[in-house]
Amino acid sequence: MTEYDTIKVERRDRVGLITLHRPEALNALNLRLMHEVVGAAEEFDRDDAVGAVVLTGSERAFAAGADIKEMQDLEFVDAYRADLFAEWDRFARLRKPVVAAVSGYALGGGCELAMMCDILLAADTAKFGQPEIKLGVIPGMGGSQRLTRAVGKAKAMELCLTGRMMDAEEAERAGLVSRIVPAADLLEEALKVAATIAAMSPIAVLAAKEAVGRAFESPLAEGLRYERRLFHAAFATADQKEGMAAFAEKRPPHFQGR
Ligand code: CO8
Repeated sequence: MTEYDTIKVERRDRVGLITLHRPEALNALNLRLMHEVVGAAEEFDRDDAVGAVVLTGSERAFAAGADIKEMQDLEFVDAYRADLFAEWDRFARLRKPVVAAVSGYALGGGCELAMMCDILLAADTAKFGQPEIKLGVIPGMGGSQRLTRAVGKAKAMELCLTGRMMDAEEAERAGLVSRIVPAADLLEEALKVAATIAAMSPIAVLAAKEAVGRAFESPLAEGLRYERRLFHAAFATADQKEGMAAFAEKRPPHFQGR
């Protein structure tokens, strides 16, 4: 198994678990961590034995943003030439579902990383924000776009322009998180959600993620056509026959990913 410095990686049956682990910096996302998270997540994505992934941090912080100390002396030319943080785009392109389990701070790049995941579960202690403005910069890993789509213009503007944090309740009301869970139960609940997904037809899961994701990229008519094509395609799979036969025969389905 690959050795990591900044994350911990485990398998729990059909669920891959990635834990951000830079306790000395509240899991600030340095380049090494980016590389490790993207690499580990892509490995799970390729592994047929894994059906879904959970990404979490510590109790105190999911991640307090990009690593400010690593970035502070950076010049435009270097950032532009290296296409700084573009590697995270590969995380956003993973095909299997990723559940973010957020406890404590999810700020800046931390909030942006949580928003790249497919389901966002928040502990009651979670705090979300895009405080880049206080550092003289702006969100750079999708925050101005994904936050705006998730919570609407008014709240996204306020958070990005003032750097104010919102707590878990506000984030749930605004539609950023799917559910709030007591902090002590967060990981267990996220693993349960991921295990539920991992027990479904892997093909249908890929298609469902792809179809919902499409809603963020295309106008309604195009998205509806896209969904219809994927829906029709599901009838070419053995899992569709099995899923519907199992319902009719009143037994649990046995999906094979074909
Ligand atoms: N980067 C580096 N180190 C950090 C970060 C960070 N983002 N956040 C915390 N740390 C470090 C602190 O420096 C401190 O280290 P040390 O003990 O050596 O002094 C340690 O973590 C603990 O932090 P605090 O002592 O500050 O803990 P507090 O409980 O007092 O405060 C806060 C917690 C409120 C979370 C505070 O740490 C904070 O404000 N952190 C910074 C939050 C922030 O501004 N995040 C946005 C960063 S910019 C960003 O994410 C841009 C992303 C996209 C850029 C794309 C560019 C192309």
